[in-house]
Amino acid sequence: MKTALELNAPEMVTNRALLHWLSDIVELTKPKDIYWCNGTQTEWYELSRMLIDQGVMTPLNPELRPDSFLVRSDPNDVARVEDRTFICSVNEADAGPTNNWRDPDLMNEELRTLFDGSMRGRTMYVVPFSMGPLGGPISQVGIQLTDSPYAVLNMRIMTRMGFDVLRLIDNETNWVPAVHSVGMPLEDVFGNTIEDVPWPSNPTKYICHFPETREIWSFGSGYGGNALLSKKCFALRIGSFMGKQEGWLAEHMLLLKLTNPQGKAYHVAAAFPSACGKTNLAMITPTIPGWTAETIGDDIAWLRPGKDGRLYAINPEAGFFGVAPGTGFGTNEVAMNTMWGNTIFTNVALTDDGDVWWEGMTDKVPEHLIDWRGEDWTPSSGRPAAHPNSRFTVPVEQCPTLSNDWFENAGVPIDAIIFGGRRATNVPLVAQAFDWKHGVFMGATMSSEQTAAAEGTVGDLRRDPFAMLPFCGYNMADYWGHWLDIGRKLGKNAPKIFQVNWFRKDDSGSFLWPGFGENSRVLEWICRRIDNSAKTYEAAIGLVPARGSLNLEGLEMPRGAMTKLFRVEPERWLAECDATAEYFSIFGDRLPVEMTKQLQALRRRLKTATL
Ligand code: GTP
Ligand code: SPV
Ligand code: MN
Repeated sequence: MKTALELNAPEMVTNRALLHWLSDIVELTKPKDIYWCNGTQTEWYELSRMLIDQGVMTPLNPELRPDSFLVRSDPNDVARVEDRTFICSVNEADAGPTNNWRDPDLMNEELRTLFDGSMRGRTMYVVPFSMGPLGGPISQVGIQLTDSPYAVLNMRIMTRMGFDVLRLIDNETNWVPAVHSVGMPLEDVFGNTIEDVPWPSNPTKYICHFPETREIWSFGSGYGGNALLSKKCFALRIGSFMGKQEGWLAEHMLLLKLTNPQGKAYHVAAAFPSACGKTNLAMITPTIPGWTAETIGDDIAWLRPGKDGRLYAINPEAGFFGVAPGTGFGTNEVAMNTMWGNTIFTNVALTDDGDVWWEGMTDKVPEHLIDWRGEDWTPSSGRPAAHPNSRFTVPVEQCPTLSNDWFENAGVPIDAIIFGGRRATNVPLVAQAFDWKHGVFMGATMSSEQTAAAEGTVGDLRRDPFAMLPFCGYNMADYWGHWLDIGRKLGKNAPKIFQVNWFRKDDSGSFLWPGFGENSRVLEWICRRIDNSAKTYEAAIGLVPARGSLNLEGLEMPRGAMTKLFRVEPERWLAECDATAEYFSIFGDRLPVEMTKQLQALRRRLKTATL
């Protein structure tokens, strides 16, 4: 074992398991040196200067976008790789049919072969980070080892990172170890130099999770959720498993505070699949007068029953890793104002004056750009200038609508939980679940059209229960069971549950609902439902707004659009039920009986509706 001195460890590191682990990984990956990230601004400048000098990052025009950078990834490393994401639980059934399972011992062997010498010639960065406020009751800490300084800069934005986290770790502290290598050493086994490239990666990718030992290993990719291991790997996959063991929830949810004209505040959490509108809803500018919206989180929420019996939530992250395309002054002005500077842009286009651009940012399309691949681009090029999954990384604290509640150690009490997806058909604009169990059924039966956030065919309709399909670290049916348990525990204090769909289309393929700021009308109705003051109509699939109950004042909608937005066609829904039954069958006897009951009840209501 290497000594603390050989590992270059700062004096506050006393956790023996940490030094042991680091020593092991150093011996395995054989980096040229080890650098411990202290999280300071000086360090940020040094690392960014280095990446600029190496030609990895392009500094943007400081007058237009101070301290901001553009990075272009390898065109083969642009999104999460779900088919290379593994849950390595001891028993296959504990990963469940929706996850790729691998035997932990075999995977360990495979990983040790892959990581052997994988950091040769590179610096290993030790990145201590906290998810949630340092030392907070819902917070957790982790340490990522990585050979990607780009990942370090992103982690500095996305988490509370640095030596303050190391000071929290004594021999009693639980912390999550995460190892990341882009899988491109700069030296071969004989010591010959291999030339570096701006975006090192490896065609072979592995994103591995060992829930029982709470370990993460990621190989071959430098992009987003593949490389920023705090995010999907820790905060969702490992987090969800920890939550199951310890009685809390780790969810793919935004957190939003709404205040009505009378000054009453509501907190809502909403789960939408990747690239289905979480960041946009988290930063909504309400169009209805008198309402304000404040941002708490845009991607991940950790929720825990509190002492008073209510459900409390924090955003464990410190940054936004948002989808660039479609984000503009017309759709999400708050996001545009958040990224005024100190922002890393990945795979967007570069303008001639040294700023960034992407599809949907402005109505006026620039005459000339350098596209995300680094090639000249004009409007007649016939291809997008920015990659559909291009992203901005920006500190949460720059968000002009950031709520003070983001700083709240113990989180905020949740009044409503919303599930949503991208559905061109069938799913109405909004519906309330009859009760918690029905809400869990709504979450469990979500489907959504696939987006560019993961490798795969965009537009394919797929099941995405609770927007957690790619992120649940254990058997999905057990996860539904866990949600049912939490509901039982919360009892009458449980938040109300809703389903929304901003993406229903008419026959010509246009969105029926204007979306974005106008979604505040739906949020207002939800808040009035929390107060039991909005009238409902009982549809087979849930409680929908009674005529006149949704505030449409000042909104011009084409004739018949509202009817189409709320149409529930029993035949089509009965067909969905058949598909759901088939889907449920893959979970065998792990499926909670309650889910079968809910499906039967829905079928009964639909059949009554057809009579
Ligand atoms: P991840 O970061 O991948 O988890 O995505 P997200 O859920 O935060 O999605 P985001 O808010 O970034 O939105 C993704 C895309 O959906 C963007 O192109 C948005 O412009 C678009 N979008 C968001 N809200 C709406 C809406 O209300 N209506 C329509 N039509 N599009 C929307
Ligand atoms: C998502 O895909 O849901 C994201 C982006 O938020 S990533 O961090 O790449 O997972
Ligand atoms: Mn996400």
